[in-house]
Amino acid sequence: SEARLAEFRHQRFGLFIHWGLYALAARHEWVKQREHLTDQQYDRYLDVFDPDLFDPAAWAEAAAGAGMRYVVLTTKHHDGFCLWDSALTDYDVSATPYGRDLVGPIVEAFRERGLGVGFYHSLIDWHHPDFPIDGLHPRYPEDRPGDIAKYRAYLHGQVEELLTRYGRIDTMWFDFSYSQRRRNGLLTPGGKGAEDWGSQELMDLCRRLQPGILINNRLEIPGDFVTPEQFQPPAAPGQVWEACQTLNGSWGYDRDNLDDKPVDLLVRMLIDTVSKGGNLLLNVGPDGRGQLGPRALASLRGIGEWMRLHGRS
Ligand code: FUL
Repeated sequence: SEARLAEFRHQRFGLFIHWGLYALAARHEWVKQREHLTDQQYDRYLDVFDPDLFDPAAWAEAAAGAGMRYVVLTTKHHDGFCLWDSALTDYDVSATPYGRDLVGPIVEAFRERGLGVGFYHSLIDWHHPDFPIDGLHPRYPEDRPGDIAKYRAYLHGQVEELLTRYGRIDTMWFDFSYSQRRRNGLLTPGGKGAEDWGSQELMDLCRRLQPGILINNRLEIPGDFVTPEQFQPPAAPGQVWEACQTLNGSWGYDRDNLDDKPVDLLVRMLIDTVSKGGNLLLNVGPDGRGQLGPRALASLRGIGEWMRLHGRS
């Protein structure tokens, strides 16, 4: 809706959170695909996922302190693991030693700080038996053909759960788009499109359940805003856009990656974004115990200091 769009553009700066089983591998959220891990090899993380230091209020405080006004949380990433207790799969928090919903407490903690809440939800699913394989998403040790109609029903059913259990959700951030990856010059063999995802029905469903919700542009049909990834786009008057950026090149927790962007670069990226009328969604990857690392916290604090001196609401 127009009102929600205006709100989004006023919000300007948000926190992206990539969190899931891959935090335990601690070396990038694509680890399963990159290292050709079998379900059996990857699912040992399921058996030990028990974030004993999980404190979403601390995440929300760090975000608010940096001047952020909304959060976008990975409810499910490409590995297929769900951060909530879904009735449609056992491949979720209920199968872990932690054993309980993570989405609700995160949503509540950010709302309590006055931040808006959006969900990132992966269209890709490396775990679901009906997700059809393609060149970018083979399975190890063996491929299965899959059944896209069954997977589509699962995808829509899970989105319905997410948009009916947690109150008002401001944004659905679907991921990813084969054509966007191709446009960005990334090697992307095969691919799925709007018919596979049932994109129009999915969008209609989101809008029916959450009037006013914004939906990004990764469903292969036009969305409410575009999503340049890891680059600052040129000014595009009239276009609603949100650049998503990492702190260090990885979205998921990447323990040995010390490639953090310095605070002055992050601040310049924020200024660049705002001066061109866009939004910046800056990512953190909490670790397997549920903490934001010291480097991520220092980056957010550094931005917060600049905001305190130069920010205006
Ligand atoms: C991409 C994904 O493949 C990355 O893992 C990450 O989630 C990024 C925001 O979108 O398309």
